[in-house]
Amino acid sequence: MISKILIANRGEIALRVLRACKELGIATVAVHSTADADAMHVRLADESVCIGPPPSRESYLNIHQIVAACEITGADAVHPGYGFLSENAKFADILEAHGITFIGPTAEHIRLMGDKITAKQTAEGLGIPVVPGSDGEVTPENALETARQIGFPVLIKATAGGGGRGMKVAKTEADLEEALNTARSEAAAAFGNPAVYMEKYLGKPRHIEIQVVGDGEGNAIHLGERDCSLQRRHQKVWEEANSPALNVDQRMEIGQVCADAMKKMKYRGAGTIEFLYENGEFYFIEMNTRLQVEHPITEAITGIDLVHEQIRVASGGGLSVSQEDIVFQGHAIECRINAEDPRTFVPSPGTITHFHAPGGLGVRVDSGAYAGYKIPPYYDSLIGKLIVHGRTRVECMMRLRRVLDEFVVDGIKTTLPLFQDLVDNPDIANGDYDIHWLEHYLAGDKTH
Ligand code: MV4
Repeated sequence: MISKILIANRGEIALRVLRACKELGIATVAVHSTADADAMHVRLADESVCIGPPPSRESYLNIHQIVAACEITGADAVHPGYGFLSENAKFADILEAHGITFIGPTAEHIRLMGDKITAKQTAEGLGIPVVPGSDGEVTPENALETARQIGFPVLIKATAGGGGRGMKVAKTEADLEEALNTARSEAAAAFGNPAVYMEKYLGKPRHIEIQVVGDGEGNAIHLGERDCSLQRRHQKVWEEANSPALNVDQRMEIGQVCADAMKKMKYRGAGTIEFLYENGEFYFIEMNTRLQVEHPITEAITGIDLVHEQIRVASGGGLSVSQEDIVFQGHAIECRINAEDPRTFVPSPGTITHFHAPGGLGVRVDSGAYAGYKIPPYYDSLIGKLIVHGRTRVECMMRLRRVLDEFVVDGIKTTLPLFQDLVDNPDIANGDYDIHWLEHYLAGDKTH
């Protein structure tokens, strides 16, 4: 059993994990950089340890400091949250070597999914539909033949990349050599690995992802999908569950494919299987082996606490629910509140002078912000998440409009005004958007 969890993260997700630990009667240890001494996650934890100076590399990414903090406090498990060390296989290995439980998948599964070529091969082998593409790595020798087989346009991706970093489109044969060379040298510079692979380029897909949880012993469930198509520069802005594009049969079919795959690989913990969805077809792109920022919308429509499940399976207690127990109720939308200019997205750190979070039925705010809190400039600009739930998508949107009017964050710029625009937009009201919609909208493209 786990009796004390060290939370190797900061901000709203550290708070989120803390809340689950408290409910389960598990003691908590916060870690923080010197810049976060006044943070809410530090105040609410049972104990806290300063692990270094502001730069993440020297604090939240510093494995030795975090292991030392476990030893000092007697923590028997670590929850990594998202980002930072959450998908670092070496970290999972080191914790295991110290007899500390990593609340997440095995290091082997993290590695498998971290390499995008092996991830895709694994997914395909498990019966998950994938984007048509190269069989493994593409090289200057096999690129042309591969691209002709796939058909142009093609997309070249770094196997060590992910999340959109290091991709190059080749529209025609004439573009191929340059796209390949650029992709390979950028991959080598950014990730220390020049290996790239090739896929059919999909022009107007949606980004739909399936939430899964496994117990590591061959049991696994899916918790439906999230539509994360509304994004800017690979940063998600607005997510919803269910996807406006799917019906219940499609949901249960792709969900079952994913759950069956997780059973076969004996996956442990929470995971997300990412797809592009176009013309009624799903195409696997990547799998994330962590809890995601947008997990609360899944919690809203299923009533299942994903962090509880993560902790249960990490301690060998198994899942608390089976697939038949899961009922999808209503619709949920998450808005990411960033400390950024809502037009330019330039970060806006500084002191929050007034803070009032909205409330009422179907409203959840996950945030470590408070009046007087000074947002440090060193970390990502997410200061909170607004999650709204309604019985239908229409009710959810009506509620969101009301709730956005109530939310007060003064002293800094935030992305709240963007959501006030989006909630009144006809395409958004109709659920009629793809992965490029938001960038066109922000560019003032009047066709949207
Ligand atoms: C693609 C694609 C089109 N075709 N793959 C970007 C993030 C990374 N996870 C995969 N990405 C894409 N892969 C094929 N074969 C378009 C994207 C893409 C994208 C995907 C999801 C969400 C937003 C996106 C924005 C631009 C491009």
